[in-house]
Amino acid sequence: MKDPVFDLIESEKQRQAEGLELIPSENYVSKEVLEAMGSVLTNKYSEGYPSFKGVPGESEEQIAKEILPNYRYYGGQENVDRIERLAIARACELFHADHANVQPHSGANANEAVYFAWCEPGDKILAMSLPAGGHLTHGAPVTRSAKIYNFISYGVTEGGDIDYEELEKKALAEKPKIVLVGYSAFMKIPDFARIGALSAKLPGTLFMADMAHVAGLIAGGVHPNPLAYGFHVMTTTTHKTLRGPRGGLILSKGNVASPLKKPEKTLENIPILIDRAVFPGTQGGPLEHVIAAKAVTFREDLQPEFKEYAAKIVENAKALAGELIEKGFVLQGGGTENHLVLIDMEKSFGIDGKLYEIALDKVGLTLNANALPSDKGGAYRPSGVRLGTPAITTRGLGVAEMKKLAGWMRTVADICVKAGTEAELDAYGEDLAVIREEVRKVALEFPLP
Ligand code: DSN
Repeated sequence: MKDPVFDLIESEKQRQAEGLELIPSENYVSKEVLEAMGSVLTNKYSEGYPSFKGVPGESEEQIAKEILPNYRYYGGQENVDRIERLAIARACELFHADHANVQPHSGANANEAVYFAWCEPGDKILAMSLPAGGHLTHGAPVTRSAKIYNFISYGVTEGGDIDYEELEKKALAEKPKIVLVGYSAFMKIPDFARIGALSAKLPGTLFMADMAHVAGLIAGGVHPNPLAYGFHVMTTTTHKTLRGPRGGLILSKGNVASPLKKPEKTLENIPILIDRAVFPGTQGGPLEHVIAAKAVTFREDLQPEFKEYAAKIVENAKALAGELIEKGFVLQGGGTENHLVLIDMEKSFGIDGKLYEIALDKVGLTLNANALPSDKGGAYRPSGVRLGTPAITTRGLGVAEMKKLAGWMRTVADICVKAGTEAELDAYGEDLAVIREEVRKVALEFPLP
C-alpha cells in the first residue's frame, strides 16, 4: 500500500497552489532549493566544521574544487565540506559579514547559540517584549532561555515604532550583556545607527539583530543591514523573505579561526565563540541537505532579480496596507515600511483575530491571528491578524491583485461580523464559497514556482 503521507503531500501541494499565502513568515522555494533539500546529503553525518581558509574572498570555482583539511569528527566529508564552504562564502557576500554559521536548524536555535556564546546564566539581555512584536525566543517566560538568562524588555510607542528612549534608558541603567533588536510583528525600519551608537557607552555589550523577517529585504537592498551600523551579530531564518529552506543562519563580524581552540571571550572573537556554541554547544550533526539548499538559496538571492523581488514585496505590502485602510481596516502603526501588516480586528470591526483567521481559511486566504501591543485576549484568541506579501510576490501578484485581496478581506470581515462565532460561519457557506472560487481563479493564474 502506498504510504498515505505521499497523498497528504499532494493535497498540501494543491492547497498551496489553489490558495494565497499571506502568512508573512512563509514563502515558496524554487525547484532547485527543493531538489537540494531532498538529496542524498541527508544520509551524511558531519559534526564539526569545514576549513574556513579563504572564506570569504575565495572564488566559487576554487571552493568547489579545493579539498582542505577540516574540523570534522567523521570521514567522507570531501563533498559536504565544499558545499558548506560555498554556503558560508555566499552568506558572507550577501550580508557583508566576516563569518557565517550555516548550521542552526532554526531561528530559535540560532538565537539560543548566540546567547550561549556570549552570556553566563543570569546575565541580562535587553530585547523587545513579545506583546510589542518581539519573538518568543527574545525572553518570553515560557522559553528555556528565559529560565537561564535575565531578560529585560522594551516596547513600542503608540505610533508603532521602537520606544528608543525606553531602550536607551534601560540599556544604560542595566548594562545588559546583549542588546537585541528583532521582532516578528513590527512594521517600521529600526534606527540601527541610533541603537548601535550605544556601544560607545557599553563596551562589553554584544549588539545583536534578529532579522528573521526582513533578511530577504536586507539581502535585496531595500532595508538597512544592522552589520553596517556597529552590530556584531545578525541571526535569521532562511525560509522567510530569503526564500530558502526551513533553517537558521548566524552572521557575524570579527576574527575567524579554528573552532578547536577555545578563544578568549572578546567581541572580536565572536565568530569562533558562536561556532563553538552551535556545535558542540547546542547542536549535534548539521543537516547538510538543508545547508546545500541554503547555499542554492544564497546564490539565488545574490542575483539582480532578487533585488527586484525584494522591492516588489515592499511595494505590494504598502499597496495592500493602503487598500485595507480604504476598506475600513485599522492597521497597527498606521501602515507598513516592510513586508508585514498587522490589523486590529477589534478596532476595525469588533471581532477577534482567530474568528477572522478561520473564516479566511475557508476562502483560501491564509494568515495568522496575532496579539497586538495592547492585547488582552492572549496569544490564541488575540484581537489582531498578521499578514504579509513575500509569498504572493514570489508568485507574481502585483498592486492590481492587492486591491482584489483587500476587497475579499472586507467581504469576509463583514460575514464574520454577521456570524459572530465560528459555528455560525456555516450559515454563510454559500457567500464564502463564491469568494473561494474567485481566490482559486486568481491563485491558478499565478502558479507555484
Ligand atoms: N514563527 C515565526 C513567525 O511566524 O514570525 C517566527 O519565528
